Parts: sequence; C-alpha cells; structure tokens
Amino acid sequence: MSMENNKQSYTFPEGFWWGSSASATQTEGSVPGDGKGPNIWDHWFEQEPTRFFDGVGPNVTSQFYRKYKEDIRLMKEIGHNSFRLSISWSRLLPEGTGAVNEEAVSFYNDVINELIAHDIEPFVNLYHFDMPMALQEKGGWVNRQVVDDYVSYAELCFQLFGDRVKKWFTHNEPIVPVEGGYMYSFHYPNEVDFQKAVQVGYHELLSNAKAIAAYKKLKQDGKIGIILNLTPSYPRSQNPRDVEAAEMADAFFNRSFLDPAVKGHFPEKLVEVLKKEGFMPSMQEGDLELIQENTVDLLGINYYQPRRVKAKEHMPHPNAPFMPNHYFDAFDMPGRKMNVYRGWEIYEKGIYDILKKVQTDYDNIECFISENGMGVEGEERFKDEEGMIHDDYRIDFIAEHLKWVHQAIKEGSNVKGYHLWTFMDNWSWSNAYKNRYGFVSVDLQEDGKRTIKKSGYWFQSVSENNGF
Ligand code: BGP
Repeated sequence: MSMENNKQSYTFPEGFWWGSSASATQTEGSVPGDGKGPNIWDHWFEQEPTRFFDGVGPNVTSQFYRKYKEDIRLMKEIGHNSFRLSISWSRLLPEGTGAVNEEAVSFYNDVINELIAHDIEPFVNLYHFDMPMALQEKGGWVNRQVVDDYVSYAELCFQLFGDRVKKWFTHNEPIVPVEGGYMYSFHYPNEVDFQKAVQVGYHELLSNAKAIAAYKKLKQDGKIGIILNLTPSYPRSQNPRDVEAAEMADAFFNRSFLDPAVKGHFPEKLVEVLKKEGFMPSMQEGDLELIQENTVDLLGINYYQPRRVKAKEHMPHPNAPFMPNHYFDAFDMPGRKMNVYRGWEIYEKGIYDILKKVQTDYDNIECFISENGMGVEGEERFKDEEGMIHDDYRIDFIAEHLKWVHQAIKEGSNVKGYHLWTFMDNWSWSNAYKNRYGFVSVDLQEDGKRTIKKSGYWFQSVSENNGF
C-alpha cells in the first residue's frame, strides 16, 4: 500500500460521514409473499436473460430483505456512521401508484429503525434506476404523468419515514436511465431515440424540483438533495478545438443535471445545441420557474472515472441517429491507469477537480462523495484460509482518493463525507455479480454468507480515527 510509505497523515473534519451506499434492486432480492411488484429489471431479465452476466437476475441479489439485521451489525462493526439505501418504488407501490404494500412499509421501517439503533444515519434515495413495470408500460419517464406519480410516491415516503429520515435524495445518477434506456442500450427499454432521451432527462429534473417542493411543504426539518455521477471532462490538449469538445461533453453529461439541480437553470451551451439540432423537450408553462425555485440542499457526488475528450475526427454518417458524441470524440489517453475489470480509468485527482469546481462554480454547496469504488472480478483468489479477501488494491484505491478529498477540504471545499460503493458485494445491473465492490464479500454458493474483507477492517480504523 502506497500510504504505508507515506509519513503524512490525513485527518478529516469532525463528524465526517463514513459509510457506504447501496440500492434496493441491487441488494434486496425478492421472496415469495413479499408483495413486491415487478420493475423494469425483473421484466427485462424475464425477456432477455442473456443480457445479464452468467444469466443472474435481480431475483437473486444479496438478500438484504432477509439479512438486513446481520448487515447492519456488520456496518457498525466496520465503522459506518451513515449508510445510503434506496426505497424500491415497486416494492412500496406494486403498481407504481395506488395500493400500498404494507409488508414493504414494515420492512423499510425496520431497516431505518435498526440503522438508527446502531447510530448509523440512514440516507434515503427515492429512485435508483428502478421504474415500476406498470409505469414503464405507460412510457416511464417519457410520459409526463409519471412525474406526478413519482411525486406522489415521494410524498408517501416522506410521510411514512420522514420523522426519522433527515437526508433524502430524489435521484441517483439521473443521466444513467437517459443514456442506458434511450441512447446506448444498457437499460430497459433500450431504445435509441435522442428526443426521448432529452424528454426523460427533463422529466427527471422536473420530478426532482416537484419532490423538493413537496418535501419543503411538509417542514420535516431535514435536507433533500440529488446524487449525480460527475465525470470531469479533460481535453486531450489545450488546442481550442479539444477544449471546446471537452466543454460540450461537460454540458451534455455533467452540467445538464448539475446546473438545474443546484443553480435552477439549464446551461446555455446545452440549450443552444438542443435548439440547433431540434431536440428541445416538450415543456409546460411554469416548469422553469418550478425548477428555478426548487434546488437541492445537498449534493451527492458519485465519482468513478474521468472522461477524456478530443475534437471530432470523423463526422458521423448523415443518417446516423443523433448522439452527444456528434460534438466530440472519446480520447484513449495512452498510459492511463485502468481498472481492467470494469474498463474504467482510475484517476484519483479527478475527485479533487470536481470538488474544486463545485466549490468555485456552484457556490460551495454542501456535498459529499456518495459513491466511489472499485469493482474487481475473481476476488476469491485473494482469500485466506479464514475466508477473508485481502483486497489491498481497494484499500489503496480508497486511500488515494481520500487524500485528494482531504486536499480539497484544506482548500475550503464543503465536502462532508465519503461513502464507498458499496457495503457488500451486490448485483450490478447487466454485470450481475461479475465485479465485486463491497467491504464485505457475499458467497452466492453458501446462501449469501457474509465475510468482512481486509478493506472493511481498514475502513473501521479510518472511521474510528477520523482519518489515516
Ligand atoms: C453507479 C451506480 C451503482 C453501481 C455502480 C457501479 O453508476 O449508481 O448502482 O452499480 O455505478 O457500476 P457497475 O455496477 O455498473 O459496475
């Protein structure tokens, strides 16, 4: 581990949030009689199981639904003072609207109470890629009615759990359903339709604003935010064409959500392009005011990888469907450090660059690292006789990122915590259980048996010392 050679120590501000994040569909699993309605993942797996690594679907997952008590005990053991989960919309409202599933209400009540009993603050996210199938059949986020359905669902959650939950998030990575579902075919309904992609993003943002408005009305004395995956865009060079390409990528993939969520308005650069290309979303009177007036209190930042960009070299075929990369090309920077299992670049300083940008351009809004992590395939090869995985690479990955977070704090960043993706190995969408991310391993052959990894014990000491 590089930090062992490093004499410097890193102490974080008092009360720093140490923990991890997870999502409902990736962890809960379903058991007969739990009353959960299907969401797009259940449906897609039924339709096309081969789209999922080793044919493993969302019905398996890590059985948090049954094992949450054990899991929360382990969270405590490895030093969590906070944990982000998401509520499964289709578990709470099997049809997306209407009848409430009482089993789900008691499950989430139990989870929240159990966390609090262990002094772990629950951070609750309302939407993590999991549209109820009944609403997808009506068009999902393409359909404006679903915005109001979402707001009713959000209000229900605030009413049921808001007496104890004081940190809410409207969405996790709202750009991902846009990309996966309507551009690049890695989420259901895997269409390629830029107009719908824009509409989906717009409706998600509108739903964010409306949910914030609904939350404020209840005066529950908590905070409400959004979680965005921010991928800093680095130009290949300072050539103005490369720089312009990177700015376009930034407008499409970061500022598209960051500006309206934090500042209350859309970036001009993006609006110009959408107008020029003829892809403005359909909007209604009053929408923009709503978005303007209802910005987030708290920003969650998911950071995995940077985006390297160069000016376009070949223009797309005139008949190719419109895509954001009509304005830039991806740049495969020679010599970049890669997580080969996930195919993502590892660039630790990126986390600092984002935090600095948020500090200078976004009024230093209160924020935290809501996801950062490293998925590795075949971790069993690092297991010792006791079954513990020696994931020194993960310790190194976290430490190197934390050093940059620490640097940003020294320079005035308002970053309040660090959550690893993820607590225990879980089901990663189409990659299923290929890459493992957790502090805790899950043995699928042995009924999901949990074993803390070396990184989990390391994190316990980081949390206890509030640094390393
Ligand atoms: C984020 C998601 C998580 C998680 C993580 C790792 O984008 O919020 O749900 O899955 O990425 O990515 P993956 O599972 O695709 O390896």
